[in-house]
Amino acid sequence: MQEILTGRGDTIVAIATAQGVGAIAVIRVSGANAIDIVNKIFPSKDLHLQKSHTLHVGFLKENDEVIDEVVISLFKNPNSYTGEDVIEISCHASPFIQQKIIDSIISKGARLAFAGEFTQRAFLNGKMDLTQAEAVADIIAADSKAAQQTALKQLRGGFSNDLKQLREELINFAALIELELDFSEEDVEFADRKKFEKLITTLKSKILDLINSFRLGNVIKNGVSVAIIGKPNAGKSTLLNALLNEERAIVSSIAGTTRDTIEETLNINGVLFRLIDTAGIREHTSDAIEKIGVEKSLEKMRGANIVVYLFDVNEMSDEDIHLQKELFEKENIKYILVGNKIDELNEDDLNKKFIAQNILFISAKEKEKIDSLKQKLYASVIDNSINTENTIVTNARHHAALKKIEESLDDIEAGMRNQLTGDLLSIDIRRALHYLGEITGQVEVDRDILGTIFGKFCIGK
Ligand SMILES: Nc1nc2c(ncn2[C@@H]2O[C@H](COP(=O)(O)OP(=O)(O)OP(=O)(O)O)[C@@H](O)[C@H]2O)c(=O)[nH]1
Ligand SMILES: [Mg+2]
Repeated sequence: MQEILTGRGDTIVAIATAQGVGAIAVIRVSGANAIDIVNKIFPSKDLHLQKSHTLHVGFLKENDEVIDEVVISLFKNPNSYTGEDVIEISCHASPFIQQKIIDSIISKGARLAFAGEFTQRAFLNGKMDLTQAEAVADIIAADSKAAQQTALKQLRGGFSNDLKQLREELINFAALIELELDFSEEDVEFADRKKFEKLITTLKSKILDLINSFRLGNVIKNGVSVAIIGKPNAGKSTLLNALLNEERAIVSSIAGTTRDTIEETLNINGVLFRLIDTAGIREHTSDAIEKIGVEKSLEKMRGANIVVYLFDVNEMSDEDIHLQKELFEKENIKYILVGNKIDELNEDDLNKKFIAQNILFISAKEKEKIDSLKQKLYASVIDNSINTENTIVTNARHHAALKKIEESLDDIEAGMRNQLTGDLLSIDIRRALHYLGEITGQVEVDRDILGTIFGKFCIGK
């Protein structure tokens, strides 16, 4: 891994736009010598004399040879993304030109940036906290509206503000308790224990809310996995095609058509779902290849966020469905029951056959009630519509730290019950404060942690 905290004084350069065909590419330079360095290859103007936040058109030249006509955006410290002097060069997107510009900037004294180094500098220079820096990576990776919105909220500091407030309240209290220690001979209590108890209860409920939001957050970030399960010929592949509105999977009247699982993504109201079409499950099969497929289906079922159990209404009885439900409940599997092929059964028979089972009846082939299934899938993850007012934790590192905070708060509570002395209590309070600060980077964060966070970025960010 890169040695991330070294070379902070260097001026760094990287291509900030994606590789590939495009009209314009942007090359970013940041550091104390950014203006000096670019000045050497931009003879039209002295950039030192220009105001911050201005654009300059001109030719980049190396030894009188024109490299490209470019637009230079100038950001003087501290008002830039990294907090340092930053120059962004918009050039023509030929890989040859880009490389030539990078080479000549390096030859004038800059070095190539590590992955995530621009954002890392923004963090180190106090332009953003860690959760915001992480949000930058999430926004780049966001592939649905919900993922983009939660990341954007985090980038604007929503999550950090929540935590900052909690942290301040706890710091106040820690200060009072530690003050008591200085007066220990006099046996005074500055910190009102009743108030403190209340504070810890409030803190715990807020931390628990955040921890619980992670399930949703994870789903928003990575997509909800939905396994379509059922007997051979139930119409699973037909349903996948209907949901996607394209002929993705092979459909046939021969049972055992789908052998390998097929995975496709579907966006429902801005939330990403990963649909998995599986091989039909049947109890006895002698076909070796099909057997492997069935094993895989069971595996997918256990690993999925939700199972759509699809059955042919002609084939199954009310009793079958009841047994199926019991199995899901025993295995703690989240499921939706869907009866297929209603085009082959009249409504009266249907209602007589399946009584109070909360089944959604559809026809995959006729694309009937497919929208109802989509809504049901959506509602199964998001109880109310996504509330952007509430903070949603999407990051596994934050989740782990929140769990540590919860543990520390438990210890504080236990300590209070056992009438622990202030000095012992303050150890647990410090621990809770440490993990709170670790999330936003307000305390000394482990180098390895920083390396992991910024190492995940692409070069140029
Ligand atoms: N009448 C009717 N037939 C359907 C419906 N959905 C699927 N079928 C038919 O049922 C048969 C099986 O469909 P598939 O989608 O291949 O079923 P599957 O569950 O994927 O089957 P396997 O991959 O073999 O497990 C095909 O002949 C479909 O045309 C429906 O809603 N109504
Ligand atoms: Mg199939």
